[in-house]
Order: sequence, then structure tokens, then C-alpha cells
Amino acid sequence: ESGITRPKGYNVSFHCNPEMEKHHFGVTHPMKPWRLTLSKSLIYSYGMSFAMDNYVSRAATYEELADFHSTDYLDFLGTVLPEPVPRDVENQNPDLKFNLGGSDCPLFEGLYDYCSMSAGSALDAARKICAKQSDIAIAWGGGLHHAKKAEASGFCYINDIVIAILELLRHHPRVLYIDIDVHHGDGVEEAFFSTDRVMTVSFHKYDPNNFFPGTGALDDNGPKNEQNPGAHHAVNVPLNDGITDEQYDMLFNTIISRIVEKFRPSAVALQCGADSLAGDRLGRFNLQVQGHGACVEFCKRMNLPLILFGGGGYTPRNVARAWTYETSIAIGCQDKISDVLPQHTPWRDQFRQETLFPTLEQILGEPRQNKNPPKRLQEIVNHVSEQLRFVQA
Ligand code: ZLM
Ligand code: CA
Ligand code: ZN
Repeated sequence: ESGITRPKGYNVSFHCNPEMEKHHFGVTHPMKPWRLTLSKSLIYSYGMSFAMDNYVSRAATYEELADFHSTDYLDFLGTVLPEPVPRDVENQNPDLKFNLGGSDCPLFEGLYDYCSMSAGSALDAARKICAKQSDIAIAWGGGLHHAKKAEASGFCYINDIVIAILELLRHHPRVLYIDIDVHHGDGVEEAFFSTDRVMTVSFHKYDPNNFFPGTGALDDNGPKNEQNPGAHHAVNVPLNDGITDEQYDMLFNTIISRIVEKFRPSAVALQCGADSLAGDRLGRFNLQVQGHGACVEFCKRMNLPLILFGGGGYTPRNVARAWTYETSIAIGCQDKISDVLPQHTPWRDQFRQETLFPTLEQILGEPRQNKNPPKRLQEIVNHVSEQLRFVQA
């Protein structure tokens, strides 16, 4: 008896495809689709499925993928086969087409199915929002923000977010895209670079020489030509190692409220990459599950149709914690769920600590040094405020 009930007059839909989670990028590759299975099992253990509409999403069709991607690229993606003998040296493939087959974007068994299932969940979520059948639609299997029109990049092959936003644009005049993955949301920014109907905002670790993808500087705000409608419609929040919940939430709340005031979106798409959490295998921040979730809570309070996407996240136990907590926020039962993980949770020992909100000390031993001085955060807020003077709804 979890006591979790369906919110009255408020619909949350959950879109997933269990087949997607069975795919493997390779044994030591950081991206583990299995983290989705772990997340779902925790969500179900808390009894949250009773408070949502649960859908097994279909795979996106070729035509749906071609809404954004080039047919050359899709045709190649649909026919390439993994090499029978894996290469041990990085990027040694002489005919690496569309950036496929290197160590970041390896070819694996069922790759095309994996991609079309991720896009299918995102698209189903967008359609439920457009039909006004969901207030919040969740697609944890989506959020693959680096994929380009004709190129794979950073573990991403198909940009499910762009495809979902294109669907939202059929019914919504303006869409706000927010990205809290530790990496810059470059693929989504680029796709909507020249339109004033989508504003993209990414919070990320920025170090052009040492952190992927190296783009997303504070003054990278869209086309430099003022005649281009997309000018000023890309917001970038470049951060440094060790940022804390308090700092991140201050930035997020300040920046997002000002954007909403000026841009007046009619729908919001939030990429919830969990690699911005403390203890992530690839990430560098000190965010806790509470701070990450506070961004979702803030978006929910804006009272606009909302899609929640997954994204990065390379320490599966913490990914599962964050996306479980964020599912509870969507439903509105976050104050009812216990900090102690349910006794019957499958793979309970995977979580190390038996709590949903481990302390920073439990996660890291020693927290990462915070390299974000308050003065720099103020500069960021000032720059964004200045930028928004050029934006009109
Ligand atoms: N090398 N194996 C985030 C995408 C981040 C580019 C440097 C690969 C890795 C990483 C792959 C098993 C999202 C780069 C890295 C080593 C060129 C990145 C395979 C470890 C491994 O052990 C690994 C052999 C691999 C890849 C680490 N790659 C760490 N960081 C980034 C891409 C995706 O979270 O934003 C959304 C889902 N790539 O830094 C190199 C330059 C490839
Ligand atoms: Ca980001
Ligand atoms: Zn990432």
C-alpha cells in the first residue's frame, strides 16, 4: 500500500519501450540502456504507475525520423552492420561515415531499432501533449540531444527531442527547450538556430578544450545577423566543476522565470540528463537528487504543457534515483514517498545506500571542489538578462 493516488484533473503519461533497454553499446561503454530498466523498476516499486497513464510506445517510422534527419543518413543507419571483430584502437575505421562506428557512437546489434524506439517514445509524448490528453508526458528513453541532421555525435544517433519539438510546433506557437544534462545541448540548439519559435536554454559544464562537445559559451546566442529571426534565441549557461544545488537552483529559477516572462512559451520540453548529478561517471557537478528535481518542480509550477526527456546519466543507481524522484514530482506525490527505498525493489543492492536521497558524503566521500565563484554566476545572470532585452514574444 503506497498511498500514491492519481492527481484529480491532471494527467501524467509515461512512455517507454522495454525492448529499447535490452540494447548494448559494448561492455565498457558509459551509455547503458539498462539504466532505464533500473529506473522503471524503482518507479514501479514506489507504486507510481497507478498514478499515470502508462504506454508502451511504438517505434518511430522512417518518415517520422525524416522530419529532421536526412534520408542519406537514415538509409545508412538502417543498413550498416556492426563489425564482426571489434577494433581495439579508437576511431580506426577508415570509412567512418556520418561519424558512425567510432568509440563514442559504435555500431551495435539492433542500432536502428534502438534509435527508432527512443524517437517513438518522444513522439508519443509530444502527441499526448498536442492532443491535450496529458499535462506532463514522460519519455525517459529520449533526450539524445547531440544528434545532427546527418551525423551521429556523443552517444546520440537520432535526435528524438528535435522530432518531438517539431510535432509540438504543429500546435504550439512557441516552445521553450531547457537542457540540464551536464553536456551542451548542441544538436537541439543547431536544429532551431534560425527560428524565433523555439528558444533553447542549456546549462552545462563548459571547457572548450577539455569537455565535450566544447560549444555553448555564454555569448553563443544564435545567429549573429540581427535579420535572422533566430538571433538571441539560444541561451547558454556555461558552468564549472562542483556547482551545488543552491547555486544551480538560483541560476535556474532566475534565468527560466525571466525567459518565460519575455518569450511566453505555450509548451516546455525539459531534457533531464542525470549526468549533472554528483558522482556521475562522466559529470563534474555536485548536484543532488533534490537539486536536480527542483528544476522539474520549477517547470511544473509554470503550469504549461510539459515533456520530460531523459538524456545522459552514467552512474545507473543515481540515474534511477533522479528519474524516480522526478516522476513523483510530475505526479505530485513527492511529499508522500519515503526516503528509504521500498523493501521489494528489484536489484535493491545496486543502489548501495538504501535511500532515495543519499548525502553528498555518501555519494562521493569527498565532494568535488566548487569552481563557480558567486561573481561569475552574477555575470551569467546579467548577460542573460541583457540578451533577453532583444527577445519579444
Ligand atoms: N573518446 N568506451 C555525452 C557524450 C560524451 C570525444 C574523447 C572515447 C566518453 C567515453 C566509449 C569503451 C550526453 C568525447 C573520448 C574514449 C573521442 C565522451 C567507449 C569512455 C568510453 O570506455 C569507453 C571502449 C567511451 C566514451 C568514455 N566520451 C566520455 N566523454 C564524449 C561524448 C552524451 O550525455 O550528453 C547525452 C546522452 N566524447 O569527449 C572523444 C572526444 C572519443
Ligand atoms: Ca545541458
Ligand atoms: Zn550528457
